[in-house]
Amino acid sequence: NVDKEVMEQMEEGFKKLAESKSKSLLKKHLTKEIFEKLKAKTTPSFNSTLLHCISSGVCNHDSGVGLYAPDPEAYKVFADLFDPVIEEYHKCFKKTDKQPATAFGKGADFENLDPDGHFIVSTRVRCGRAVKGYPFNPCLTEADYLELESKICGAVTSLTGEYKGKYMPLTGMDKCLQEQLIEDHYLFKEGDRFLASAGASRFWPTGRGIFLNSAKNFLVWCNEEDHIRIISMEKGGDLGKVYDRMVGGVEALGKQLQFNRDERLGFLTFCPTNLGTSIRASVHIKLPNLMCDPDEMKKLADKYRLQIRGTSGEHSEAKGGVHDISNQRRMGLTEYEIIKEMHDGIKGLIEAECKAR
Ligand code: ADP
Ligand code: CIR
Repeated sequence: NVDKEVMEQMEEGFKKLAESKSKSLLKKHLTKEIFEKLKAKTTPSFNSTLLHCISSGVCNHDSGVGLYAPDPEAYKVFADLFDPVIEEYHKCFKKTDKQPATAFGKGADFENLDPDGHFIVSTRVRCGRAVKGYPFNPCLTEADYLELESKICGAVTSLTGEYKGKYMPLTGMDKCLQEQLIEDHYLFKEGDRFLASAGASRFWPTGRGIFLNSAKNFLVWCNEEDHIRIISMEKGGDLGKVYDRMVGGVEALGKQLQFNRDERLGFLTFCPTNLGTSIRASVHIKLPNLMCDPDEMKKLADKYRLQIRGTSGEHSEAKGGVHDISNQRRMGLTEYEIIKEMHDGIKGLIEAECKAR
């Protein structure tokens, strides 16, 4: 049952969003009809409401998407809203479509995207995982955060070989070290308003932390947006090598933790943009000629199904002409095919940059 106060907040938020100029996928797909159909529903295990799902987009009209799943069941209970958003974000993943089985393939198939080092500063590949048996951020208790952290910390600190490293909890972390790790692109930022209003910052910094291997090219984020983010990154454009390192880490962790994967949606994540493979493969890249015309650049990126972000990640500015360009969709293709889509797109952009000289 949805209580009166929540219902009033929901009605108010919906009205304001509907009247706004927001370009979010939430605004586009939360029609009056869908709102009325879903507003009294709750998820069976956690009692999550439609308000949990839409609060980020309702508070932040500048959201690109604006929708989050408070718990795994929300994708089914509120499917009338999630499905069209998923379909549009992931470029036509229809409600009758099914995420293919995991297939990582071999990174060695991909050549270095920038062997002479003219364009690419660094390459990063990440994926997200949810641990079976737990909801997402808005429904986690303080005890859940600590329990999850202890499980994840146990798994990462038992990694061996090139993955061997150290777990650093955010609680008690030296401020200078935290800022340096953020600036160096290792650690997630603090105070993201999109996440905060989605209910993802409760009990912060409890249960949050980062694992870093000794070579500083393999990382695991604990309890930020997702329970787990597994990341491989290094300078230069050797996508295959970076990808293979991430895959090795995911497989090693999968032997110790049970990941939550849905038959249709693939790996379950808090944000619907990360479902499916949950992979975002990005380069920090300089394309000065193409970037002279941002509208043309955006069109070209769309053609290759690539997304452009700023240098410090989503919702940030591009510093020194360096942009973060990655695959936009994460669903409907295997892991290998997602990497190939990004690889081919970046290759296309570099060719276009050379022609524009
Ligand atoms: P994600 O959704 O992958 O977590 P964000 O956009 O929040 O991504 O970025 C997380 C961090 O990763 C930021 O500090 C960002 O600058 C960094 N990052 C992303 N791609 C690269 C890259 N290719 N090289 C170096 N750092 C990167
Ligand atoms: C937004 O809607 O802008 C944030 N909630 C982030 C959405 C995820 N970003 C993306 O495009 N992959």
